[in-house]
Amino acid sequence: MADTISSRQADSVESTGQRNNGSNSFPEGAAKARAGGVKKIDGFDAVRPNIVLINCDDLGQGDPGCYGNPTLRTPNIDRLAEQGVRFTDFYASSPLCTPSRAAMLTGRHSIRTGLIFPLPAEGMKPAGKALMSLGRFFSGLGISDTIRKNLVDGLPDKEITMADALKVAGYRTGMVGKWHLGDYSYKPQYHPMRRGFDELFGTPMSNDELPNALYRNETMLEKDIGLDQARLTGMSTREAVGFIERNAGSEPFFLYLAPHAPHLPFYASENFKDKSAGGIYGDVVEELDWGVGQVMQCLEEKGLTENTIVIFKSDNGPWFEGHPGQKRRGRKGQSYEGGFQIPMIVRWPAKIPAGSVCNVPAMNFDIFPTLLAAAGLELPNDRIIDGKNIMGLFTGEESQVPHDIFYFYHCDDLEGARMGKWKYYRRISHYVWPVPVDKPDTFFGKAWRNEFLGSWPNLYNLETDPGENYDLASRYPEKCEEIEKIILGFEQEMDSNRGGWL
Ligand SMILES: [Ca+2]
Repeated sequence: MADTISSRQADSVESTGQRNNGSNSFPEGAAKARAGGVKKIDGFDAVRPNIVLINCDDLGQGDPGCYGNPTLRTPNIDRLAEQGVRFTDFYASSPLCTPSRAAMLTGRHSIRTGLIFPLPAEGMKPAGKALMSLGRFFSGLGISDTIRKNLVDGLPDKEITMADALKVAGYRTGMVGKWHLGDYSYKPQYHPMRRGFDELFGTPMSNDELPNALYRNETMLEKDIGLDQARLTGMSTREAVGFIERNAGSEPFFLYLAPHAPHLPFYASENFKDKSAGGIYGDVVEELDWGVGQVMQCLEEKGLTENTIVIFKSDNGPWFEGHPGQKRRGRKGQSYEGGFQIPMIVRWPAKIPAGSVCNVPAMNFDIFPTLLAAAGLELPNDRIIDGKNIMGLFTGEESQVPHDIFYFYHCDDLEGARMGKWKYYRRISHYVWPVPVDKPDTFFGKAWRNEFLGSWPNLYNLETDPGENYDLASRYPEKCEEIEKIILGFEQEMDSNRGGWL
């Protein structure tokens, strides 16, 4: 097929862009999903629900009011929780943007996709590239642990995304916002419309990775959004509402809304600037909340609220600002609870009782099999899907923990695991300097022999110590050994078939 996605050499278009005519230029996604075993479940006779998946960037679990935040006003997010189910113990599958998103969209550990670290902008300036190289150099010395190299430069074509799969059930699919699974302004093979989406409005990169182009479908509207970012939430909200309005009446549809907010740098529009009690970060979150309200209002006006699954979540814990949740230790980039725990609210009045709270832990790659089941689809059968169908947790009909053990990856380094109430770390990256000089496999770790900086492993009891403040490893060595053995077994499985191909 000819490459029709405009490259950076062809960007002279009017700012209104081009309206999609209703057909995806790249329809291979559904065929790929079918070849992978995705098909309609025999005898499925329910009306397929619309799906709106809102995946914020770096929003802390403790930021929305419904999670106990005393400072910020988030009435629209809180209303979602009042009308649906709020998870108190929901994990991202990575504390970093790119791998978390890769896992969520494919239902698989991100390491299977080869994406382990936030992708840099392809057009990054030489100074940025030099810094990246320097970071990797220091990482190699064990001085820094901030930068790892991805194994691929975008989500591989062989992966089946949620959007690819939902096409098999006749869904109309659209994406708005931040992709971060390949800089398609330089490498069009990673464009979301080649990963199952019929429509796109958004940017390939995070708002701090420039140049970051703005696209409508295959047309580049701007070479670089730059720091003119106070418009982003308003723009994405309008586009999300537009998608719902265009597709109301010809359901089902799947909208993946991935706001750039509240990732650094922070920009709020005039209506929200200096209005919150939480500084500029609070302004940004309150504007994000407004956007959620606009989307919900549109669904209501179109009479679509009853049979639409609305998921509101974040991709990882908060970074320099934001609230990691009650008593949680750590932030974005870390395997501590504060890095992985995210807000997760699901509203689906047709199935989910209003105002419910689920305390059962689950992980964001569970969303893939859950949504496929809701859409009456069988899972791919040619690959390992790590996620489990957690619809029973959504509806409250089940309370079983979907995984015997949860693994916590720092990039490609399996740092620890949670089993029941136990959180175990063989080692941990601190992500920001000063960094893991105490990692036993690094130059400094060996030199310092762990004498000054504590020792590994660490073991925390999340029931009695949810803040991971008191290491119990020396008191329960047998528990450490038990979990370490399971981790080693899992690592061996991963080494023998990382891609999980069957
Ligand atoms: Ca993020």
